[in-house]
Amino acid sequence: MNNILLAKKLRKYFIMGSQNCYQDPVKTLRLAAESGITAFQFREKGKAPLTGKDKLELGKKLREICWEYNLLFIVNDDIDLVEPLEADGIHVGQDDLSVHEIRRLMPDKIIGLSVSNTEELKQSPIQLVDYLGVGPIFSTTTKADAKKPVGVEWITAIRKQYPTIPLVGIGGINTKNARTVMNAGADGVAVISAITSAADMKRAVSNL
Ligand code: TZP
Ligand code: MG
Repeated sequence: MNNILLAKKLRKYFIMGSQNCYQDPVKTLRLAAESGITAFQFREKGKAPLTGKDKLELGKKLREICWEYNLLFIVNDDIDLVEPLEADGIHVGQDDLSVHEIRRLMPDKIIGLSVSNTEELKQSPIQLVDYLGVGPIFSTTTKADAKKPVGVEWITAIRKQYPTIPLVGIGGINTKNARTVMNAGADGVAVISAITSAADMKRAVSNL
């Protein structure tokens, strides 16, 4: 997928695992899909994440919804699930399996990488990844070990250095501040709680 198309597909990027949901994750994703998200990342993390067969089974159900609604389907971290779930790609952080290794194993999959500061940007093989997750932009309570908020200026700085790579902002993004993230140069916003906690999900996704 070329950069322009990928950037478009990442415009409203919903991230979620069973731990983030107040109702059945399958129902949550279906409603988010109906509401207009463009991409989905399956992320089982934090308190009591599903593992093994349970994780695989949930992943398959979520994948079906992504296929039905033509959403990009990305798996967080777990390289062993990418092929079984026929995911479009994988998203990793700085301390996960190396991008070099993933690219060697999966030459054609989409690889997303989180970058939280200048050091991380410097040490990352940007030429091997398809998009960057940039943040946390604002403070967030969703991820217990989130790094220091970097502000929207960080997006502008990366955009200047890498004019064409697809960029999504993440961390504390909601309907009120999404516009500032886009105006800073992001191609999309990646959110958990702005969607899972929304009283009116249709309205929330539409306003992101
Ligand atoms: N990575 C950096 S911040 C974050 C992740 C997964 C959590 C984002 O959750 P929210 O609820 O959108 O702030
Ligand atoms: Mg990770």
